[in-house]
Amino acid sequence: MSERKGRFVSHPDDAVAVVEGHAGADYYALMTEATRQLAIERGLLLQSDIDAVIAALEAPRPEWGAMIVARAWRDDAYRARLLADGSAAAAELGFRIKEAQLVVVENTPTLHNLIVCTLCSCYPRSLLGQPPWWYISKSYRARAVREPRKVLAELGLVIAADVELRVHDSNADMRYLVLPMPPAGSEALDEAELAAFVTRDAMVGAALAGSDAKMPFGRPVPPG
Ligand SMILES: [Co+2]
Repeated sequence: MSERKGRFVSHPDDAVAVVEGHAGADYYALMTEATRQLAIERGLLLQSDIDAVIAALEAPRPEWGAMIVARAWRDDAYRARLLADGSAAAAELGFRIKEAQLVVVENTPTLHNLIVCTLCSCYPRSLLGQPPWWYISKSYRARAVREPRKVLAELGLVIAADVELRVHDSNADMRYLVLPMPPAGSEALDEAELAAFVTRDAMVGAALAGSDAKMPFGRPVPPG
């Protein structure tokens, strides 16, 4: 059993809100392993079934989302379809969004979108893979809605006061993808070249295209 304060973007006033509770995690890890061993022992499933599921979970990666964004930057008709129905537009490029409806929100010179899941860690995993560690921290989940400009500034992204900042709270029915603005001077680039600018963090709204969120602290050391 261990409990410690989350270090990521912690704030003096947030002492309670940012506690990262891992109490009981050891118990669930043990139960998971026991259940796995029993299920295999009793012939209910094969280890290869488990391996296949893990492989499917680990296949999606930010580069898939980057292909969608780059297409939208180069093809206005595709961009319109993507904003109208994210899941259908993703399917056009061969990506099946399995967990929920994919909603795509577009950054403009006057609007910046930021994604969070305040309840847990909802994220378009079947497209982008696993979320960044800070995305699932209690600190980010609590503060992204309360003081998004401050959180973004701590991540190295200052949003001008005259730019509207819209925070989207993910849930079981909706997963979000931010369509960032293309980097300046990229007009002559082709889709593959453009995709290289589309980072994971830019598709969450935590960074601009071409950059990653700047972590003020290192990754927290797991309890153990
Ligand atoms: Co969630």
